[in-house]
Amino acid sequence: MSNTEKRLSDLSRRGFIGACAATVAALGATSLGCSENNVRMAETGELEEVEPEWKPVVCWAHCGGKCGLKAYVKDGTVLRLKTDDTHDDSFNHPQHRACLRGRSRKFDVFSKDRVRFPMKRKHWQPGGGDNVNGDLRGIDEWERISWDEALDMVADEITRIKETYGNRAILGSGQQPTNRTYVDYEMYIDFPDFFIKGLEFFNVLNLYGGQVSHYGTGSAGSFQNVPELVGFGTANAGGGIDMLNDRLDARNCEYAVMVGVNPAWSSDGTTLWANFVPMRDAGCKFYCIDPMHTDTAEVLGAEWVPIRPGTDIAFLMACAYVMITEDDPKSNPLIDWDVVNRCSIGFDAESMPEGADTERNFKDHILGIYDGCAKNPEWAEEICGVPAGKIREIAYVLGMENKTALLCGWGPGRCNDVDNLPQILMAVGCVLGGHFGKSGHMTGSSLRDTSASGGNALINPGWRKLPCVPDPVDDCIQDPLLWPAILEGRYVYNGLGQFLEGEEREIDVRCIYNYSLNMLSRTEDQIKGIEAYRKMDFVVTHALTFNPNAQYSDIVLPVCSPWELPPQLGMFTGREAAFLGDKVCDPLWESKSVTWIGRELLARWGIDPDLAYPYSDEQQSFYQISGTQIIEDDGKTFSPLVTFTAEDIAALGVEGEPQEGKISYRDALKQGVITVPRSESDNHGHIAYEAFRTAPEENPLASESGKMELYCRRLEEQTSRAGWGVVSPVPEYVDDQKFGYKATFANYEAREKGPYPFQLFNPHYPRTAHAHFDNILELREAFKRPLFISLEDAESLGIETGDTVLVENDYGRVVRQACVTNRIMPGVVGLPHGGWFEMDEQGNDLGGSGATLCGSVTGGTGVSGYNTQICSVTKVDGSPEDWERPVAMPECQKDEEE
Ligand SMILES: Nc1nc2c(c(=O)[nH]1)N[C@H]1C(S)=C(S)[C@@H](COP(=O)(O)OP(=O)(O)OC[C@H]3O[C@@H](n4cnc5c(=O)[nH]c(N)nc54)[C@H](O)[C@@H]3O)O[C@H]1N2
Ligand SMILES: Nc1nc2c(c(=O)[nH]1)N[C@H]1C(S)=C(S)[C@@H](COP(=O)(O)OP(=O)(O)OC[C@H]3O[C@@H](n4cnc5c(=O)[nH]c(N)nc54)[C@H](O)[C@@H]3O)O[C@H]1N2
Ligand code: SF4
Ligand SMILES: [Mo]
Repeated sequence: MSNTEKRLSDLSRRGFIGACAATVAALGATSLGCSENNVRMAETGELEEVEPEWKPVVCWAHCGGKCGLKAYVKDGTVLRLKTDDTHDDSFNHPQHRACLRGRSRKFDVFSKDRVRFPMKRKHWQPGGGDNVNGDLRGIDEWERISWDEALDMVADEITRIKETYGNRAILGSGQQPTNRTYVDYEMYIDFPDFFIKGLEFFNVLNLYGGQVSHYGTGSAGSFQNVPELVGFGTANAGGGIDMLNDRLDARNCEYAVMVGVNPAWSSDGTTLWANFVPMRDAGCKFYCIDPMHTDTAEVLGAEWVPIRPGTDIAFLMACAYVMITEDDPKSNPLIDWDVVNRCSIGFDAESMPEGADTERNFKDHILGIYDGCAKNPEWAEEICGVPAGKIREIAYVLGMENKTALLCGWGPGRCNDVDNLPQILMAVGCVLGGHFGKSGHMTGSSLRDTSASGGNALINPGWRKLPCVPDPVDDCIQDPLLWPAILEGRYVYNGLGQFLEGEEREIDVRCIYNYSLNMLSRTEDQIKGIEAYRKMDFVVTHALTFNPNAQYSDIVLPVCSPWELPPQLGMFTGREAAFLGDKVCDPLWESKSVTWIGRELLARWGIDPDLAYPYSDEQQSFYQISGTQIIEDDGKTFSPLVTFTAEDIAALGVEGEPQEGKISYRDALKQGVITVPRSESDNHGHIAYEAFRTAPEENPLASESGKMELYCRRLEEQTSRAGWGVVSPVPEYVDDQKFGYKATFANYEAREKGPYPFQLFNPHYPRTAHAHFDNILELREAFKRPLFISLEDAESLGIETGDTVLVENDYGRVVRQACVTNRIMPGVVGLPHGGWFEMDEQGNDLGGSGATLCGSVTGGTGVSGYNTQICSVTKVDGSPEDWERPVAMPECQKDEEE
């Protein structure tokens, strides 16, 4: 029986036919979702009394999307969901339609495993030592406790740990602002993105003496720190790096060379539709350079160019080789010499920065003049698997006379030893090809909703006006090395993402406080993570659902979802749309807002709660919405978006001044989706780097020289100082045989495979936004999250689609069902990112979390190498697919259900 059918029979068994059944029949699988809450209300007949209404609600996933979601709400109960229908759909003014995850939101908000009340792990008691029974974390039973008991216990146990071991014994889950972010320190915690909800809780611990923090490049990989150093992109006011032209200009591109760009899976649907399809329709030819033949390639009619994970640097170096050796300014102009001369440094011996070894210039390095290794297409083919002829063809596409977009996702940057990737991308696309600063030409990171689209936001959400309390503890551990550091009690301090000179420090962490982020599934070496959790005196988690962080804790505090909070406006990094989500119902069961929890704890510690939360959730909502600004037609001026009358303000019970905006508060709350419609002739277009290209000296980039650095002194200097591994100042392909392609061989020269013959990577996948949504059985069923394996490899291992396979390496073992396909290149397997791990008694992860197989490995700029793992694959006895298994549930919640 499918989950949909199960749910139906479940519901009718309960005699719950009224409000939901009609919806079920009318809307089908994805629109189901009758909560336990609904059930109760239906049984008491309350649903009959109120007229339902459509309300916009947020989808607060950490996916980069920003989609319209409307809930048909009757007295706090969501009968069904629909998506953006506020205006007709067109490429210039697209509807922002929700994906299946968004349309499954009510399964999340009203899910069975939604944490309903504070809980304590049965065999844990405060006080440390024998009271802890840490080994039982993840397998112990749970008991329901009251909020007062829970808060007293959390406050007292943290006090005990602080007084006994100091604040350096408390690890906080939220990444704190770093002085390396483009976002202003104060603005960071106010970052109006849904997913960072709860992050501001770091203030609470900081007021009580501070916490150990952690820092990593988890998301952007080598694109986190390197672009700024080498002069790739300009800083934008919205808080990021600006590399690409506006999406309307992308339609002028004749070619798009896409290196690991898959908006079909890892952006919301609007992006592939409204940004890329018009490019296709205008005749753009696409190349998708990717280990997988993606759905993106399929939709765009792209040519799939299979490439081994982690080898893009070699591929791009060979493109540079072809351009350098075959360029002739008159008969075969491939290189934009004007750009090389005016906008870059380090191309040849004459343009090297002062004091640098002139033999290490880019051109001679590519040609292999001094190291004897020509980085030609034949050299690259051996490494990356792309035929030399295809490399040559793409190098020509990248030539200066074509209108070309060279786009790169972050997946290729989430590999070990790819610290030079942004630099070689910039070298080939911007400097040699000249694809930047003019219409139809662009080079840069392209992912989430900024895929093929750059420029500042046209709507700027306001701030919640929360303060930002600095952390008195300066300890900060690198994410990839976090769990070993905690287990071994020592680590190397490099500042908060600052590349300071490494300083050996002892550290004795006793407590983990999870208030934001998914510490266990986002950080590598999960098995060590579990060991670290089990070593703690105390682990406390704010949780919406009973996710792995909660499962391995001692106390779980239920937080409410944004559907249960005052209206809020959100926007990710894209430009044209923002969303105002209304409140659907009061906090469900006993869940509370983070503001409430923070205030309660501070009061218990004798600290004025106003220091962290000077305003109520309602007041924060008002500040955020009233502070939101939208661009005028002139493309320059911003004005308030929402009109608030004195009556609105009085009705909200908040403090504030009336203001004139574009839309009344009432209408905004009806509409939800706020957009800036676009047209080719509007004033909102954007050409990245236009000023720099015209006058580089007057408009310097963030690099040391202010230009694009093909030789980057700082890259070498900063990484030598930090000590994770020195990054070459000139692009270099590195494969030191610890992981990556060569490590799959026992003997590379003889091409004899070793014990882990496959390269393994983690594509971001439609089932989840990271680990968010992995508890939804309907999504598990719709998107199986298999292990993708090529036909060729599967045949040699006797594996067929649906067979259960064990994926293993030195760090852990994962169980999945195989999907045998000719859409992944041989020698490479794909394990989609986002699984909730689920350990069986043999230590196999039945949930298939990528973090189970990732090692504590880093290098260079501190990159997390999720996409350069190696593994073996073996067929094993069948196990049920994960949509057929129930999601984890604490006993005491099950009892409550009976
Ligand atoms: N192996 C591997 N690891 C990866 C990646 C990979 O490709 N492979 N990708 C990396 C990337 S790109 C990123 S950005 C990170 C993302 O890592 P995270 O940002 O840590 O991932 P999420 O799962 O989105 O974490 C959010 C958690 O908050 C919970 N949650 C949801 N809503 C609320 C709420 O309203 N309040 C509270 N308190 N909690 C809530 C969710 O259940 C979820 O567990 O992961 C990185 N880790
Ligand atoms: N459904 C869903 N969407 C998401 C997320 C999610 O968890 N789920 N997470 C969001 C977040 S926070 C982020 S940062 C973005 C991530 O966005 P990306 O980093 O762009 O997404 P990925 O899927 O990791 O990688 C994109 C493509 O790169 C390919 N690839 C992987 N490794 C390599 C490589 O070494 N070389 C080459 N050439 N290609 C490679 C993959 O096969 C995939 O097709 O996605 C966002 N969107
Ligand atoms: S999960 Fe992301 S893409 Fe899907 S509806 Fe929600 S915000 Fe949009
Ligand atoms: Mo990310």
